[in-house]
Amino acid sequence: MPSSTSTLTYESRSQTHPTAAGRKLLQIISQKRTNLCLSIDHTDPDKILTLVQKLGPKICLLKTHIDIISFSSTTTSTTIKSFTTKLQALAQEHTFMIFEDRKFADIGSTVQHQYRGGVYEIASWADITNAHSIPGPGIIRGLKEVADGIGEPRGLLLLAEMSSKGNLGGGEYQERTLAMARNKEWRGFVMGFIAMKEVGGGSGNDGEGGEEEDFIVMTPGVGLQVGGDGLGQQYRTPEEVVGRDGCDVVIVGRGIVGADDPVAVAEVYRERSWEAYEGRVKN
Ligand code: 5FU
Repeated sequence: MPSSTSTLTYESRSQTHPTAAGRKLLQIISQKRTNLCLSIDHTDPDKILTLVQKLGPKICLLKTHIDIISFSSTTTSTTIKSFTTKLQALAQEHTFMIFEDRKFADIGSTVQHQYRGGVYEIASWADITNAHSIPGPGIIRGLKEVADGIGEPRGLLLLAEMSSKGNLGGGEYQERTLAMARNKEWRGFVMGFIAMKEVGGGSGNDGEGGEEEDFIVMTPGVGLQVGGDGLGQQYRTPEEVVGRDGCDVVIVGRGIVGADDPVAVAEVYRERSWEAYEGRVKN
């Protein structure tokens, strides 16, 4: 039986992870003692910057949906570029990385334009992004070519399964996504998955490289209680996703952003997710 990555510490994985973005993220998680990713699903750029300034110390990763932000309703000087530059400065100040939850899903040639260009220029400011595996390996090859030209570590997560009720991921879809991720051509780029539980990993699953594989699993659909949002989202608790299901990074949006005291609530998520991790690696 292969050993499981979920029994290893973030610190030890930060030494050996095959992607530079993964090593950096695991180092941040280990040093800041936080496996919490804030999903800042707000539409007002100024509110986002104010909240991120407050919540930066609690998180290892900030997840954005750049295309839901209403830039037109702000002053003309608040352009997209100046906004993303401010986010990068906050990431530097508070030591977290930025993940644009873009969910690319087209052929390689098209996603290259979407990742590099357009109004958002995602590759220039987002350390991490994600993609659906449905188009086949060309989507990864296309994104990797753009990432290779940036000169900073860039990581990709593949969507193996979603948190929403009735999604078509998991099962055989997840197995085929994992097989795609294992191609050594993008060993330094595909850092992990969006999934609901641990995927791959451990000794014995060493692909063609001879080293142990290690995929970082980030999981959305996390609340302080089990439940849903009436639109298909399904919530599990930090203890369930980290302790029981072996996920590495806990993604929380409305649970924190919609709270009366986001900083206090973020600390509850951070503490519970970290304790679940400590319990997991002890066992
Ligand atoms: F890939 C996925 C997924 O499977 N489920 C998600 O909920 C991404 N998400 C994102 O995580 C979603 O787009 C939101 O940005 C966030 C969850 O927000 P919540 O407010 O914690 O439900």
